[in-house]
Amino acid sequence: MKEVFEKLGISDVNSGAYCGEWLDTSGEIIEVFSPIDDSLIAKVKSASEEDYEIVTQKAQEAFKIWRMIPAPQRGEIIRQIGLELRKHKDNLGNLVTIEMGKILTEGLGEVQEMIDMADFAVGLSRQLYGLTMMSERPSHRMYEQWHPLGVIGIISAFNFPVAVWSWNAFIAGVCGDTMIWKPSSSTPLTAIAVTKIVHKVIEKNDVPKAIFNLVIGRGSTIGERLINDKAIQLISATGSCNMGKKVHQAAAKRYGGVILELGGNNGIIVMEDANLELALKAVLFGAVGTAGQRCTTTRRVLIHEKICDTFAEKLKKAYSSVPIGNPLNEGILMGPLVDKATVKIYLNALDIIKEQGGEIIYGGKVITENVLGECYVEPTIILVKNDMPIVQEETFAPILYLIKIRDIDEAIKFHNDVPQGLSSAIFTNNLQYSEQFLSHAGSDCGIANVNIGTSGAEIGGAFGGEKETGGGREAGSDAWKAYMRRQTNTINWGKEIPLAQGVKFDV
Ligand code: UN1
Repeated sequence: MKEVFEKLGISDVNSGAYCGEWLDTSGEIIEVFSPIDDSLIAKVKSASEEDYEIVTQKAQEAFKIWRMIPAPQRGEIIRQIGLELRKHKDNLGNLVTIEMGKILTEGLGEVQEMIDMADFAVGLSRQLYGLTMMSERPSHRMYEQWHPLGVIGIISAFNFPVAVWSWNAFIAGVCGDTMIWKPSSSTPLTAIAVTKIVHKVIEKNDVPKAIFNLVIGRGSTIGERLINDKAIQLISATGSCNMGKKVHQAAAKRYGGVILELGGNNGIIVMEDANLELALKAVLFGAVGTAGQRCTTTRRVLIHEKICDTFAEKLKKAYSSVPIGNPLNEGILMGPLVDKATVKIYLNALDIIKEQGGEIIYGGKVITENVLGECYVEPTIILVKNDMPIVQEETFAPILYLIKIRDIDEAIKFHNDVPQGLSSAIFTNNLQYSEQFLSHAGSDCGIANVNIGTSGAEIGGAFGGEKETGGGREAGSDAWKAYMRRQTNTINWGKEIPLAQGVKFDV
């Protein structure tokens, strides 16, 4: 661990604010613990309100220069960041695992996701296209162009402490925005390490220093300041539905933009004809991977009543062979939850489930033997009825609900019968089932898959969901448009000035 920290420039006590340089911050001290063994691994001196003001001012100044640098040159900076990330992939992946607890292959995968995002953004930097429209007036040209937006705020969650930042930062970067990142206060070290990597690139180039800025602090202090700040044109926030609602309300009060990527309650429908081996693998990774702490985690399996018992048996067997333990060790597939508070949330949810009549068929306990700390729990499978209120909620832990369905209509009805709308999937070889699931009357989620699970999306698609998931889209496709402002331009190169819609106004 020492070597990883040294290579990434993490000290015992770290500054929690960066704006081209690290500030001598004066906010409260945040202690960072590893969920692997509950040990204190470092401290961060968080950003005070004054530190925040300095960062914002620098970001605003930098924006004035950055926006005028041609987009492909901005892309070149992101290209260099992508190269630096490749060099640090191993150490950064390890740090993600140490700080957050996901298994090492997922920690490394997360850094790979950043690298992929960098490559995507570099290409995008030459493709920020606007349309040309046919004007109804003679000798007129009409088109639209995209301008940089300003300073944007990026609020990221503990579960993807670095990749989700890159979805936003690399796109916003090529779009000409400068930004302020507020990471989760559970995972500030990975944010500091990433910012140090970025700093190396910025230092080597003739660009403003305060493009990729950082403020670390509690949501209730720095977070509040950020979401209420008129200087911030757009807030992109990842986290719980409750947090998102606060961000949305604060931004609305000041006419600020938002991209919200909030909770999921993701379901997989398994029809009677499905390839059960495929479905099993997808459910296992979706429900147990990242210890159930992805926003795309599979939380509900809507299973055809004819195959429910067979599938439940297979699933129990698969769950019992999942190696749980130190996520840094090879072969381990499930590490700890992020902290002790989350263990309480897990236990509390199980009490409620039992009260409501759910039947735990696997797991349900905190693991105390052969583990290094107190954050390890058993992945849990529960038979529930769709009308139990707990089914409506996202519990950020490895708890999976099995719900019986009679046919495709009931499957889709139950599937859509939750407030969240992020990711969804169906397992079937029946064309009619899969097309119905993908139709206007099918899944109401932002992501809908066939014979692929709910989690582990590629960066090329736009990522996000509907309903209480917040409606935002990040990462690939044309998600970049949210990070720019659109301008419609009409140019008259003729000798008359005709009005549109045939209106006459001559004196
Ligand atoms: C999240 O949990 O906030 O699709 C993001 C996935 C990952 C991203 C998850 N690529 O599971």
